[in-house]
Amino acid sequence: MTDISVLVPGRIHTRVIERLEGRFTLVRADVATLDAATLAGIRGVAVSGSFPAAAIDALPNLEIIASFGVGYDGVDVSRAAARNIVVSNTPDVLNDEVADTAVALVINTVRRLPQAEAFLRAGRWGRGESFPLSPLSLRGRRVGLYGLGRIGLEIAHRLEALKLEIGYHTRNPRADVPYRYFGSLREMAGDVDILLCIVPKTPETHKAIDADILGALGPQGVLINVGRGWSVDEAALIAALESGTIAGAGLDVYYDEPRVPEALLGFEQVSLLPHVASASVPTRNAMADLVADNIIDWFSIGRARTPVPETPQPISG
Ligand code: A2R
Repeated sequence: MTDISVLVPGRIHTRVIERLEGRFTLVRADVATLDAATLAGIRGVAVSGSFPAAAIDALPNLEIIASFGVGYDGVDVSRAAARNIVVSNTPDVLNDEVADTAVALVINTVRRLPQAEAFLRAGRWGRGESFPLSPLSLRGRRVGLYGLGRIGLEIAHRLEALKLEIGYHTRNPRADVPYRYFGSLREMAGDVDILLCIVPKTPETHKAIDADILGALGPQGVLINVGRGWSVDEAALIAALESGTIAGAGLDVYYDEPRVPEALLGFEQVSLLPHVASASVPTRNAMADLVADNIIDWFSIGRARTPVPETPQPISG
């Protein structure tokens, strides 16, 4: 397959490169820098992040875009689908890691454990001070998951073990779970104490968690976001934290990463992570392998391993 050119624009996990190098001719450059003959030779793309319509349009013989990560909102999937180009993502292999992080973020936020550790490291415990009791507890709390897909279900299983009552809001109720279904996000926010967001970035989920939803969550309420920053109106969140409209928030994702609004850094009732939910060496290696395996399978057996639903396969030809 060394006669097949695969484009790798921008940065990607080194294991993707290691797995593809030697099997394919790798072109490590941005589309805009390549001549017409090179562009015409490219049949696959391995990308982490953005691959817009203009880049797809520049590649007349493209067959597959293998995207790193479960969310593939950076890839223009409708343009790819219109050209019969398969897009793949890396689902499932990160479910447990993201769910573990989500639970850690819930506990960190409610019990203020990062602040307690900072207190110890600053020598304050050693000097005889006591870390203040956390105003909130997980005991007796109700959680509402906004999204109950592959990752959401793993989060729910873990939260069940923490003895939390679980509800969820999705567009379609699931027949295979014992959790309470809410037909609207607003209704669920009004019923639970912890609202946990794990939906994809789509037009419908844009700033879905706004002032109205935060108001419904209420003064004992906590927002946790491990999906996409896109789903939260950050200005409304900051206002809700300032006014005590909600009690706290735990965030791994932000609207305009890596920019984190300055105001969020100042809240003691907020726990912040730098988008690390899947960021362990084993899990990122598994995600990198799946990117490579999608491309290898496509060009060896004619099927991608994990195509996204918008670009089912096999495609024509
Ligand atoms: O709505 P449904 O029945 O298709 O359920 C999906 C739900 N979901 C929504 N719920 C309410 N309103 C919406 N507009 C909406 N759009 C989608 O989100 C389903 O329960 C869940 C997505 O599940 P999966 O596709 O299995 O995604 P996974 O692997 O759990 O990852 C979730 C997201 C990724 O897209 C990344 O953005 C992030 O987590 O890392």
